[in-house]
Amino acid sequence: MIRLYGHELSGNSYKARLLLSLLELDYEWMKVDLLAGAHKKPEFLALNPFGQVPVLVDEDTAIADAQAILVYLARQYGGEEWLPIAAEPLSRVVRWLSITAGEIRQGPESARLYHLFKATNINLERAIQRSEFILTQINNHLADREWLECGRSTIADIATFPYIALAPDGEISLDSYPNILAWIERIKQLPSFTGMPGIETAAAVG
Ligand SMILES: N[C@@H](CCC(=O)N[C@@H](CS)C(=O)NCC(=O)O)C(=O)O
Repeated sequence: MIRLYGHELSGNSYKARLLLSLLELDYEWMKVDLLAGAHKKPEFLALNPFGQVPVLVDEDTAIADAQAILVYLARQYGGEEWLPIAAEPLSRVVRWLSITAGEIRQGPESARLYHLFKATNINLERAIQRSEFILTQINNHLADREWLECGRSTIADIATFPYIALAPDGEISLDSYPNILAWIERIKQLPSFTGMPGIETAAAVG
């Protein structure tokens, strides 16, 4: 039995929900009421002392952190499809997991925290500047490829997708990044794709 502890507006929780859905795995959704401070209560801190969602519990194994959960699910249930084994492609995928915790966290994720959740500890000017930097980089990277790495969808796409697609929540427009807009639509067309508030499921094609 898999349980996912998260919140419906959390892009990090959504990363795990999205891969669970793409892998067509059954799981129980355990809502953690962040607004009521449930993530700082002893029961939750026993699962993740950092007091953050998401946390995935698979039988006796508890894993905190969205990127760690993606690695776990991809390797445990997805064979090589979502996470390659060979050293070079693996390192290319891991680079994007790292970018989510760096440039994307400091950029569009922070701008969203500022505008949607009224976070007071965000330097908005810096978040906008970091967003422009990483969006330009990803747009250029996608100029001659459909997916971030390996010529197919991997957890590099799943980890980076949510806070890029949610950039408009942080008043960061994606209009001048056409390759990113096309990539977002491509991800939405993956079989068993699921959305979240701010990321609507694509209309069926054909
Ligand atoms: N590095 C963690 C960050 C998780 C994170 O920032 N979670 C947010 C929700 S998206 C949270 O729980 N915030 C509450 C807090 O930090 O107190 C991950 O990638 O999962």
